[in-house]
Amino acid sequence: MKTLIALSFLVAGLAIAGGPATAGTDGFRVITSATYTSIVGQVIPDGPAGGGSGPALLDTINVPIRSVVEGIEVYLDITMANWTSDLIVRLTSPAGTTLGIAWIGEGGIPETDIIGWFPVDFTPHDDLDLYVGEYTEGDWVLDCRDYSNGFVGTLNQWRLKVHYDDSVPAAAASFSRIMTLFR
Ligand SMILES: [Ca+2]
Repeated sequence: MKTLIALSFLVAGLAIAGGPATAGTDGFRVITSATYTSIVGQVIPDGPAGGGSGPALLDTINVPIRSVVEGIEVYLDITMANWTSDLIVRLTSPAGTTLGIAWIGEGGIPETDIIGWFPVDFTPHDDLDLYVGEYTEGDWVLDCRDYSNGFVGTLNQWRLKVHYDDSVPAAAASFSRIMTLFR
Protein backbone atom coordinates (compact mmCIF):
# COMPACT_ATOMS: atom_id res chain seq x y z
CA MET A 1 0.00 0.00 0.00
CA LYS A 2 2.83 2.34 0.80
CA THR A 3 4.34 1.58 -2.57
CA LEU A 4 1.11 2.46 -4.37
CA ILE A 5 0.87 5.77 -2.53
CA ALA A 6 4.47 6.57 -3.39
CA LEU A 7 3.85 5.81 -7.07
CA SER A 8 0.80 8.06 -7.19
CA PHE A 9 2.84 10.92 -5.76
CA LEU A 10 5.55 10.15 -8.29
CA VAL A 11 3.10 10.41 -11.19
CA ALA A 12 1.67 13.65 -9.81
CA GLY A 13 5.16 15.06 -9.39
CA LEU A 14 6.23 14.14 -12.90
CA ALA A 15 3.06 15.58 -14.44
CA ILE A 16 3.69 18.93 -12.84
CA ALA A 17 7.44 19.18 -12.58
CA GLY A 18 8.55 17.06 -15.56
CA GLY A 19 10.09 18.22 -18.81
CA PRO A 20 13.26 20.08 -19.66
CA ALA A 21 14.51 22.83 -17.36
CA THR A 22 14.40 25.87 -19.57
CA ALA A 23 14.30 29.55 -18.80
CA GLY A 24 11.12 31.50 -19.37
CA THR A 25 7.53 30.45 -19.84
CA ASP A 26 6.79 26.95 -21.12
CA GLY A 27 3.06 26.36 -21.34
CA PHE A 28 1.74 26.21 -17.80
CA ARG A 29 5.26 26.14 -16.45
CA VAL A 30 6.82 29.43 -15.34
CA ILE A 31 10.49 28.85 -14.74
CA THR A 32 12.02 31.61 -12.72
CA SER A 33 15.00 31.95 -10.45
CA ALA A 34 16.00 33.50 -7.15
CA THR A 35 19.54 34.29 -6.02
CA TYR A 36 20.58 34.34 -2.37
CA THR A 37 23.87 35.75 -1.10
CA SER A 38 25.67 34.95 2.15
CA ILE A 39 28.48 37.29 3.18
CA VAL A 40 30.80 35.10 5.26
CA GLY A 41 34.30 36.62 5.53
CA GLN A 42 35.80 33.67 7.42
CA VAL A 43 39.04 31.74 7.02
CA ILE A 44 38.69 28.11 5.98
CA PRO A 45 40.66 26.27 8.72
CA ASP A 46 44.01 24.91 7.51
CA GLY A 47 44.48 21.20 6.86
CA PRO A 48 46.48 19.20 9.43
CA ALA A 49 50.23 18.74 9.03
CA GLY A 50 49.78 14.98 8.80
CA GLY A 51 47.42 15.26 5.82
CA GLY A 52 43.68 14.80 5.49
CA SER A 53 40.83 17.21 5.98
CA GLY A 54 40.91 20.28 8.15
CA PRO A 55 37.85 21.34 10.16
CA ALA A 56 34.86 22.25 7.99
CA LEU A 57 33.73 25.82 7.54
CA LEU A 58 29.96 25.51 7.23
CA ASP A 59 27.59 28.24 6.05
CA THR A 60 23.85 28.04 5.46
CA ILE A 61 21.48 29.78 3.06
CA ASN A 62 17.82 29.27 3.90
CA VAL A 63 15.56 29.20 0.85
CA PRO A 64 11.92 30.09 1.65
CA ILE A 65 10.49 29.07 -1.76
CA ARG A 66 8.05 26.17 -1.73
CA SER A 67 8.59 24.54 -5.11
CA VAL A 68 10.82 22.00 -6.81
CA VAL A 69 14.32 22.57 -8.13
CA GLU A 70 14.70 23.04 -11.89
CA GLY A 71 18.38 23.95 -11.65
CA ILE A 72 21.06 25.04 -9.18
CA GLU A 73 24.03 27.37 -9.67
CA VAL A 74 26.62 28.19 -7.01
CA TYR A 75 28.83 31.29 -6.92
CA LEU A 76 31.99 31.12 -4.83
CA ASP A 77 34.23 34.00 -3.80
CA ILE A 78 37.27 32.44 -2.10
CA THR A 79 40.56 34.30 -1.90
CA MET A 80 43.77 32.37 -1.39
CA ALA A 81 47.24 33.49 -0.41
CA ASN A 82 48.67 31.07 -2.89
CA TRP A 83 47.19 27.78 -4.04
CA THR A 84 43.60 26.60 -4.19
CA SER A 85 44.12 23.00 -5.15
CA ASP A 86 43.91 21.83 -1.55
CA LEU A 87 40.32 22.99 -1.22
CA ILE A 88 37.15 20.95 -1.47
CA VAL A 89 33.76 22.67 -1.39
CA ARG A 90 30.53 20.69 -1.15
CA LEU A 91 26.85 21.66 -1.03
CA THR A 92 24.09 19.78 0.80
CA SER A 93 20.45 20.34 -0.17
CA PRO A 94 17.48 20.44 2.24
CA ALA A 95 16.74 16.85 1.13
CA GLY A 96 20.23 15.82 2.27
CA THR A 97 21.92 15.40 -1.13
CA THR A 98 25.62 16.34 -0.95
CA LEU A 99 27.38 17.22 -4.21
CA GLY A 100 30.94 18.39 -4.89
CA ILE A 101 31.31 21.96 -6.17
CA ALA A 102 35.02 22.95 -6.17
CA TRP A 103 37.41 19.99 -6.04
CA ILE A 104 41.23 19.99 -5.85
CA GLY A 105 42.33 21.55 -9.11
CA GLU A 106 39.35 20.35 -11.19
CA GLY A 107 36.91 22.15 -13.43
CA GLY A 108 39.11 25.02 -14.54
CA ILE A 109 39.44 26.66 -11.13
CA PRO A 110 42.54 28.88 -11.00
CA GLU A 111 45.58 28.43 -8.78
CA THR A 112 44.77 31.60 -6.91
CA ASP A 113 41.34 33.01 -6.12
CA ILE A 114 38.14 31.13 -6.96
CA ILE A 115 35.62 33.77 -7.98
CA GLY A 116 32.80 32.71 -10.25
CA TRP A 117 29.77 30.57 -10.91
CA PHE A 118 29.57 26.79 -11.04
CA PRO A 119 28.69 25.57 -13.64
CA VAL A 120 28.88 28.80 -15.71
CA ASP A 121 32.50 29.86 -15.14
CA PHE A 122 33.86 26.58 -13.74
CA THR A 123 32.79 22.94 -14.00
CA PRO A 124 31.51 21.52 -10.71
CA HIS A 125 32.86 18.19 -9.44
CA ASP A 126 29.36 16.68 -9.54
CA ASP A 127 26.51 17.37 -11.96
CA LEU A 128 24.32 19.90 -10.16
CA ASP A 129 21.31 18.68 -12.17
CA LEU A 130 21.22 15.87 -9.62
CA TYR A 131 19.32 18.39 -7.46
CA VAL A 132 16.55 18.74 -10.07
CA GLY A 133 13.21 17.56 -8.70
CA GLU A 134 14.14 18.09 -5.06
CA TYR A 135 12.26 20.40 -2.74
CA THR A 136 13.59 23.97 -2.85
CA GLU A 137 12.60 25.08 0.67
CA GLY A 138 14.97 24.76 3.60
CA ASP A 139 18.65 24.95 4.47
CA TRP A 140 21.29 24.68 1.76
CA VAL A 141 24.62 24.13 3.53
CA LEU A 142 28.02 24.94 2.02
CA ASP A 143 30.94 22.87 3.43
CA CYS A 144 34.49 24.17 2.77
CA ARG A 145 37.53 22.10 3.76
CA ASP A 146 41.29 22.51 3.35
CA TYR A 147 43.27 19.31 2.69
CA SER A 148 46.83 20.63 2.78
CA ASN A 149 48.79 22.21 5.62
CA GLY A 150 50.25 25.64 4.92
CA PHE A 151 48.26 28.25 3.04
CA VAL A 152 44.68 29.04 3.93
CA GLY A 153 41.79 30.51 1.98
CA THR A 154 39.01 32.87 2.99
CA LEU A 155 35.37 32.32 2.04
CA ASN A 156 34.32 35.92 1.40
CA GLN A 157 30.83 35.14 0.18
CA TRP A 158 28.80 32.65 -1.79
CA ARG A 159 25.55 32.74 -3.71
CA LEU A 160 22.92 30.16 -4.45
CA LYS A 161 20.81 30.58 -7.58
CA VAL A 162 17.71 28.42 -7.51
CA HIS A 163 15.76 27.86 -10.72
CA TYR A 164 12.24 26.71 -9.95
CA ASP A 165 8.78 26.37 -11.44
CA ASP A 166 6.75 29.27 -10.13
CA SER A 167 3.51 27.60 -11.30
CA VAL A 168 3.92 24.63 -8.95
CA PRO A 169 1.42 25.04 -6.10
CA ALA A 170 2.54 24.41 -2.54
CA ALA A 171 0.60 21.11 -2.44
CA ALA A 172 2.57 19.76 -5.40
CA ALA A 173 5.78 20.87 -3.76
CA SER A 174 4.76 18.85 -0.71
CA PHE A 175 4.30 15.83 -2.99
CA SER A 176 7.84 16.37 -4.21
CA ARG A 177 9.09 16.46 -0.65
CA ILE A 178 7.28 13.19 0.08
CA MET A 179 8.88 11.71 -3.04
CA THR A 180 12.32 12.38 -1.63
CA LEU A 181 11.41 10.37 1.46
CA PHE A 182 10.83 7.28 -0.71
CA ARG A 183 14.15 7.49 -2.58
CA1 LIG B 1 45.96 24.76 3.45
